[in-house]
Amino acid sequence: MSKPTILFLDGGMGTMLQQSGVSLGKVPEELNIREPDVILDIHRQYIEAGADVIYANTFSANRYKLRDSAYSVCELVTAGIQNARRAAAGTGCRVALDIGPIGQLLEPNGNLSFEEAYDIFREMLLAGEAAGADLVVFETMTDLLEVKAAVLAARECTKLPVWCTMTFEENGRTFTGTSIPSMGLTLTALGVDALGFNCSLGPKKMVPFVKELAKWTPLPLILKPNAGLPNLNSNTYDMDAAEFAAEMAEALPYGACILGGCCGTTPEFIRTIKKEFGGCTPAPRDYAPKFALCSASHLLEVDGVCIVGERINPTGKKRFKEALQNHNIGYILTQALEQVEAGAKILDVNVGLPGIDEKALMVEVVKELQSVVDVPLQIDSSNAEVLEAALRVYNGKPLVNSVNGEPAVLARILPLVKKYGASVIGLCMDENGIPLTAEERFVIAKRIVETAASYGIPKEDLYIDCLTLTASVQQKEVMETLRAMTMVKEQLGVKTTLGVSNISFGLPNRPLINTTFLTMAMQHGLDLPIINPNLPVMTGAIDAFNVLTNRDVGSKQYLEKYGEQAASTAAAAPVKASEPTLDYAVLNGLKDAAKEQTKKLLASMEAMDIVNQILIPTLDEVGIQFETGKLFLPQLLQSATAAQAAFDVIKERISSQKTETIQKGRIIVATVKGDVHDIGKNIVKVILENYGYDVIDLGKDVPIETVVEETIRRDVKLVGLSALMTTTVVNMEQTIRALREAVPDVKIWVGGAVLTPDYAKEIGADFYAKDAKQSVDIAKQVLG
Ligand code: THG
Repeated sequence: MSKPTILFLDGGMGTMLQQSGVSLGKVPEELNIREPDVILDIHRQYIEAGADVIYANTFSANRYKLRDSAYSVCELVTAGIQNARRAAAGTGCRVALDIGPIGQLLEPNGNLSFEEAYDIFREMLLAGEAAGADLVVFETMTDLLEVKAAVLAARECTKLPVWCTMTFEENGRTFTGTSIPSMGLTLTALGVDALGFNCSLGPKKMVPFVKELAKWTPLPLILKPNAGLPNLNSNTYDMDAAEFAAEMAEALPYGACILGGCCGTTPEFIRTIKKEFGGCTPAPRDYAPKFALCSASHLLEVDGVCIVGERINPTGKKRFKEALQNHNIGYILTQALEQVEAGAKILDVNVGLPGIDEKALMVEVVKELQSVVDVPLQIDSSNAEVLEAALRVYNGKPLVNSVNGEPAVLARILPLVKKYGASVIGLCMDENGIPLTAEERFVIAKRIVETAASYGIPKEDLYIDCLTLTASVQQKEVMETLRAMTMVKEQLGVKTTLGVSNISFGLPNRPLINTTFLTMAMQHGLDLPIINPNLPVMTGAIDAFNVLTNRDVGSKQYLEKYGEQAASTAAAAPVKASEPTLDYAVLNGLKDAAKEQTKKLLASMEAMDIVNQILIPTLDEVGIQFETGKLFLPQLLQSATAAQAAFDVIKERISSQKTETIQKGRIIVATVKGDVHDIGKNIVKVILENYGYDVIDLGKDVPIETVVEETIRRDVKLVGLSALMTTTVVNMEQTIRALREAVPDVKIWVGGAVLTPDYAKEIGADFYAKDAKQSVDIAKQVLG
C-alpha cells in the first residue's frame, strides 16, 4: 500500500455562493434544487483546485431549519449529494454529506431532547447515504452532546465513515464550554474516524488547538479554518491564500493532515495549500493513550489517587432513600456539590431502590447532575438497560460501575461500554462469588482484561476492583484484597478501585478502620478509592499519602490546604451539610433550593430587596464569571433557571400585593438578537407590570426587525433592551440604531450584566438601568 498523504478538502461554500450573486434566501440548501448549476460550478472549481473530498451543500438541511421550507429534508439532501456526485464524477474526489448544528440547543441548555436530536440527524443521514455520500462530516459543532447524538445516529443507522470538526473560540472552548481534551477523549472513544476544527478563527490561532487535540486522540486531524478574522467594516476576510497556507504550515508538525478552508476561503486557497503540501506525508505522532474520564467541560486524568464520592447511593441512607422516593432531585444535587467541594474527582451515581423506575430516574439524575457539576460520573447499576439509557445521554466519557468475571455479564455489559465509549470497573468475582485468595481474584481480573480487549476496549479503560470484604466477618481475607491489587496493577497494567468503607461494617469507630485500610490500600496501588469525601480524616489520609510518597511535590497542595489552619482545628469534624443559601443556590443552579430559600426569606425581607440585594448581584456575579471564562453557557443558563424559580415565588408575592390598576403606558421589553439569557428582562417585565405599565414582552433572541416593527405597530414610546453577553452587545447597538432611524422619538433604555452607564451612552441608549427598580424610575420619567 502506498504511504498516506495529506488530504485536501474544499473551501467556503457560503463565501462562493455570496460571490456568485444568487440570492441565498433563508435556507441556502434550497439552491440545490433551484440553482443546481451554481452549486455544481462551485464544486467543480474546488475539485479543479485539488480537493480530494468535497462537502455537499447540505449543512443546514435539517427538519428544524427547513420547517418553513417548501422542500423536505430528503429532497434537499438528495439533491445536494447528487450535485456533488455529478461534479465529482470521474475525478476520484469523494463526496461528504455535510451536517451542521441543528440550530436549537439541546437540554439542559435548550428544549431539544437527546433522542429528538438523534432523530433529526438520522433523517439527514439516511437520505445522504441513500443518495450516495461516501462519508459524513459533522462540522461547526459547539455542543459535545449534540455531536454524540449525531455520531450515534451515524453509527447505528449508516455505514458511512464519520468525520467531525468542532468550532472553538480563542479561549479554547466552544460556545457551550466544551474543552478540546473532552472533545478528543469522548469522540475518539465513540469511534469517529477523523477529528478536528473548522470555522471561527484563522489557521494560526488554531495551531495550539491542534497540538492539544493530538494529545487526546490518535485519529487523523482535520483543519478547516476561516481566512483569518472577519473585518467588521467590510464584512469580508482579510487574509489571502499565501498567508493562509503559511499559517496552515504551522499546524502540520502536530498532525493536521486533512486540510481545507471555511468562511472566506476560495478555490485559490485550496490550490495554494495543495501546491504547498500536496504529496506530503502526515507528521508522525507520539500519541499515548491515557487513563482519563470527562464531562464536556472538564477532563480528569487518573494519574494519582482520585476520590470517587460514594454518597449518591441509597445504601444505608434513610434520607437519600426518602429523597429518591419523593423525587427530590434538589437533595441529590446538593449531595453532589458537597462532595465535589470536599474533593471528589468522580461521583458514583446509584439510584436503585425497590419500587422505583431506576432507568427513568438514572437518566434524569445524570442529566441534572451534569448541569450543576462538571466532574465525570460513575454510573452505578447492575441493570444493563439502566446503564445503556444513562450512557446514551451522558455528556463526555463516563465510568461504568460495573462488570464482573461472569461470562454472561461480560457479554451483556462490555458491548455497551465499547459502543458508548465509556471506561468500566471490573469486579474480581464471578458466578461463584468472590474467591478467597489473591491468586484466584487475579485470574478473574485477567479474564476481564482479556475479554475487554476482544471487544476492542483497551486497558486504559479498565479499573479493576479486587473487592473489599468486611473485616469483622472475613478478617483473614483483608490482606488478600490488597495483595491481589498489587498483582493486578503490576501485571495487567490497569488502574484499580475499591469501595473502601465496606471494610468496617460491624465494627465500632468505623472511620478509624476506614482510614487505616485506605492508607494501606493506597500503598498497594489503589487509584480510585470510593469513599465519603465529607470525612476530613479520609481525604486527609490521601493528602498525607501524597506528601509521604513524594507525589505532592514540595507538599504544595498539603500546605495550601492545611498551612493556615491552627494545628488544633485541622482534624475538624465532618463538613457540615448546611442548607444552601439563595445566592449559593443561584450560583450553583439549584432550582428547588432557590425556591425554598426565597420562600423563607420573604418572611423577613421585602420582595424587591431580595431581587435587588441577592438575585441581581448574584446573577451579575454569574455573568462576570461567564465573561471571564470561569464558567460556561450551561452553568449560566442553569443559574438563570434557578433565579427564575426564585423570581416566580417573588412574582406571586408581588402580584398578591398589587394595588395600582390604572394603565400607565405601553412598554416593549426584549432580549436582543443572539442572546438567550432573559432572566433580567423577565424580572423587569414583572416589576413594570406591577407598577401598572402595559408591557409587551418580545421574548429572547429577538431579531432587530421585530423590535422595530413591533415598536411602530403598537405605537410604543419606550423600549427596554437587555443583553448579557459582550458578544451580543453588538446586536444591542444595531437594534438601537435601527430603532432610532425608524422611530426617531422613541426612548430606549438598556440593562444587563456587562453594561455600564458609559457603555450604554456609547451605543446610543437614552438610559441605563442597573436593576429592575431603576427601570421603573425610567418608565416613570418617560411615561409618568
Ligand atoms: N465497589 C464498587 N462499587 C461500589 C462498592 C464497591 N459501590 C457501592 C459501595 N461499594 C460503595 N459505596 C458505598 C456507599 C455507602 C456506604 C458504603 C459504600 C455506606 N453507607 C453507610 C451505611 O451503610 O452504614 C451510610 C453512611 C452514611 O449515611 O453516611 O457506608 O465496593 N465498584
